[in-house]
Amino acid sequence: MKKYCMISAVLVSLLMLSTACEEGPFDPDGWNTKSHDGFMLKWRVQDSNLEVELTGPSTGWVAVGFAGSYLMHDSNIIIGYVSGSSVNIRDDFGVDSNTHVSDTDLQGGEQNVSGKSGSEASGTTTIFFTIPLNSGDLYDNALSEGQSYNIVFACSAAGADNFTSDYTIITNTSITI
Ligand SMILES: [Ca+2]
Ligand SMILES: [Ca+2]
Repeated sequence: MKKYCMISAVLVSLLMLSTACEEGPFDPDGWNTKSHDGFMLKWRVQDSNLEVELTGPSTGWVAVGFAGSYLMHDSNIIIGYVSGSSVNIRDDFGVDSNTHVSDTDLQGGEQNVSGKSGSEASGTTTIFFTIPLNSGDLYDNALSEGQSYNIVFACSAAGADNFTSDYTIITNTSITI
């Protein structure tokens, strides 16, 4: 009798396990996804780096900021635009809720984005990039795997292929790295 109980307990466990697998958003490549207000963010940790894909609803610039407070404030902002075949992506910082400045223009700051690429489609821009989880730069905000962080998404009007035009959409959400 005891043996049968154990066998059925194992079977029930296996059944629960397979159900959990079907329900989970399992991605064998480790990508996580967040959709929010017309933006789509994908990210995954690779060694000591974070690989990111951002799609925003504009053919001008699109931006994502990590671990700030309200809107852009204190956020490590990565901003990019695609103009013809050229992809331009910059490592910025939110000096207040509405203003982002290149890290290079801030004392001791430096550019820490690698693996830059991007594309434009009908009404949207997608940028790909890699940032260190901890660059050591004061203007990048160290990230830890498993922790939750405030995120800002922003984009310009269509066709604003520069880093300086005002945003037309700005919105906060959160993700777990
Ligand atoms: Ca930086
Ligand atoms: Ca930065």
